[in-house]
Amino acid sequence: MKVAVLMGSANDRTKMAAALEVLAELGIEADELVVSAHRSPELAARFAARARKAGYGAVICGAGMAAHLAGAIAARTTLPVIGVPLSGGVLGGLDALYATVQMPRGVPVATVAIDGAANGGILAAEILAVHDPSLAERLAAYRSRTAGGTPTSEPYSAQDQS
Ligand code: RP5
Repeated sequence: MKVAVLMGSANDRTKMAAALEVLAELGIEADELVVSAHRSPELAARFAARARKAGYGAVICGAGMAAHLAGAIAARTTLPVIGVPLSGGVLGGLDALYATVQMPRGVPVATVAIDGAANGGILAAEILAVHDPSLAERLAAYRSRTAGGTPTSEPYSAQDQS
């Protein structure tokens, strides 16, 4: 299965590149598409309606400001949609965070941190890995490789925790 990485503007490319990099490192096929919920709503609707048949297992949507791309896509597919709120507007990404994460009941968007495109890619891989043991192994190896700075032993002894 492949992953779609959508972004609301070509100007979002730099911030969304990390998602594509992670997916490439994990050996997951990904397609990139610039599509906007308000500038190209018909394209967004067409993409979402066909996404499952097109072979996608998850859709990552990055957008800034009044970021309704993830919600607009999620409204038209039951594939898991991951939202990446992007900074850039005068509100520093809080606008996009609220718009992305505050989906009303019934149409969820799994939202990562502001500018958290890498986590978006990892989360998409984890979703695909549910039914792909080989990808699950690659993810575990990726996690080990990227765990730099994580303590290798418990910070407290068993006694301290009593
Ligand atoms: C959103 O508006 C885009 O996702 C972008 O982050 C923001 C500004 O778009 P541009 O004016 O830079 O194209 O739709």
